[in-house]
Amino acid sequence: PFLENVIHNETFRSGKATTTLIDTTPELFLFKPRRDRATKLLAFLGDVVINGNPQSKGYVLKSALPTVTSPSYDQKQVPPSGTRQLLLGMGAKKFAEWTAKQKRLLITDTTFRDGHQSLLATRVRSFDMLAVANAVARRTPQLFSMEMWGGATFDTAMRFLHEDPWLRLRLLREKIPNICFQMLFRGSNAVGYSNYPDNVVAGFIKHAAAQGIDIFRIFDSLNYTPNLKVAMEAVQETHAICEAAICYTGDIIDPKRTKYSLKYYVKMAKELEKMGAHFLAIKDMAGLCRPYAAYQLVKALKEEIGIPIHYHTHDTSGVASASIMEANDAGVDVVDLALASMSGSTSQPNLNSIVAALQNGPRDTGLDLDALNEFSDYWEQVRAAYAPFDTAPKSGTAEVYLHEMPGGQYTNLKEQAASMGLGNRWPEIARTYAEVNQLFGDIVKVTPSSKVVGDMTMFLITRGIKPVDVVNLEPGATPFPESVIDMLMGGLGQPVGGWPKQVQKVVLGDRKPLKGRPGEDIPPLNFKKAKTELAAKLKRDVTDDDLYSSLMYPEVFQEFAKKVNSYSDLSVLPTGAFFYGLKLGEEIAVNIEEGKTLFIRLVNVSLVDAEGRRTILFELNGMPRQTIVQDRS
Ligand code: BTN
Ligand code: 3PY
Ligand code: ZN
Repeated sequence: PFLENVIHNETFRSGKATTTLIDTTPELFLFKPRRDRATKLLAFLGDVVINGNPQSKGYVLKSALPTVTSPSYDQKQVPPSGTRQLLLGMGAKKFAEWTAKQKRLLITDTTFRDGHQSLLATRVRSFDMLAVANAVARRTPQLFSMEMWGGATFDTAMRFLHEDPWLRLRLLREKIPNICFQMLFRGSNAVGYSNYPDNVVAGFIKHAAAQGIDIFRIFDSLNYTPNLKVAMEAVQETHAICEAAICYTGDIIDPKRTKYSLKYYVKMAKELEKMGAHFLAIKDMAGLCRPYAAYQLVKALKEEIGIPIHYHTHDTSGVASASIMEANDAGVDVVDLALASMSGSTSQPNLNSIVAALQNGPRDTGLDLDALNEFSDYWEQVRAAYAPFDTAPKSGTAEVYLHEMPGGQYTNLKEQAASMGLGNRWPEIARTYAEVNQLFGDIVKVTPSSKVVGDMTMFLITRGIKPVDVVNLEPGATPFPESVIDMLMGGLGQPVGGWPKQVQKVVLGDRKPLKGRPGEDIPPLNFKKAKTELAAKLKRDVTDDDLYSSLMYPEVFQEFAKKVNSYSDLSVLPTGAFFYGLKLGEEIAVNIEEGKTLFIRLVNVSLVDAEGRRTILFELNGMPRQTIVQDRS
């Protein structure tokens, strides 16, 4: 590095360097010992071989992982133009008009985001998405969009997969330049769980649009529209589509459930249209919108608003395909579906089968079913590597209408209950979740409000308190979870009808709840200062990617940055190797950049030495390389 610093030095390069150059130019010595990428990757692999990946440790695969074959495509063909070219060519408003004029049912593929968020705890790695990306761009260019970013993926990419969400976005964008990319954005919570300053929310949107997001689906976890304003306005300043969501809960065809009525949703939709939405999303995050409700809702909305309608649901009940078909009959413009092998249960309904159902009819999607089926086969093979996270219910369940849990939360809460030794009390937990919802006044439940209901549920269960008895507790005397206190303080905004006064009093004690929009009171971030501080902490230059990642998840980002320092970009490793290491004699090919492939074979693992370490012998592109690992297993 010293030599490199010297030869890049201007004075040195100009030929005018004297021996004082070293004394007058201390930055020549500002170098860290650099380890090359192969060494770092071997260090990671060695550690997984010996100690396992903490993410999947203890999980024994029932059989060897299948060899994954990526779907074929014509390498000479450039991706045909698709919705992204339309959007870039005509702008958001005209693109919305184009959408509304389409006769065919337009399809969003959620496999890269909500599909795996809801089925596999958001664990699918960039590696597996990138391996099919070239084929997707060429063989299914008729897709309306791909939901591939946002929601929980931002957090989990860094936290569990040690990969950079921004890099995922850019690499996919490179390979799929033709289909609109869509993200899920939690309004004033951005891609996190708390309120961020307005300028952070707006800045995040602009950065994401510049990196390749074309459609922002923006929602608020209490349907509190003031929380959507900042994000919606920020999207207007980009090339992208502003899709605002009504979150669907309750049941519009149940005359006893009057709080979330058809009228309520139509009113909210009109408000969002007025606020500048290009598209309206019906965000049925728990899959509660029953078939005939879907028909009524879409029909009414089509009559009352002028913007296209994009329907999102989950198949937790097992009858969500019927809801899709009803929405289709009522004239919905776009629907969210997941590739067959990544569909069903808490995920979206089956994309392939809906395409087949509509073939040769008036709303034929124009998608190539053979290609979709090959993609599904691909994901079926890939899914095997995610077995430790594959815990969604095997079949549909009408229990969802009772607890109303979002698709992404169901498996999460179930896991949490199991880890607390309460796995066998799941039915009671689900019932309690429903009662806590009533205690809070029957609220919209979606990240982060759903998490608060979950936190309160587990709190009451472990203490043996019944939800109905909460109102009788002494005000301010019970140590409720922080998230519960914050929500009832108004930290997430205001639910329709307000918070139940008595519950609020018990939870808050003497504290005075906030009124209005929580973001109003948060001072704007000084970006320059934040960047300088982060650079000092990381001891390196900081990009906007780094800054936004750190703003969303400060601690998770620090840990992630450390991982990158020690191991480099881990997203290049095949998923089997990432989670389970290599078997003796096994060889993997690792593409670290275009045209640069590392062939890594595990040759030998030594016995433990006196210090508890093992020497791992690899073969790297035919040459022996070893790495030493502390055995913590
Ligand atoms: C939701 O809960 O609305 C949908 C999915 C969000 C899942 C994330 S994963 C970790 C965290 N815990 C939860 O209960 N929800 C979030
Ligand atoms: C998320 O916020 O991650 C969701 O998927 C909400 O449904
Ligand atoms: Zn969803």
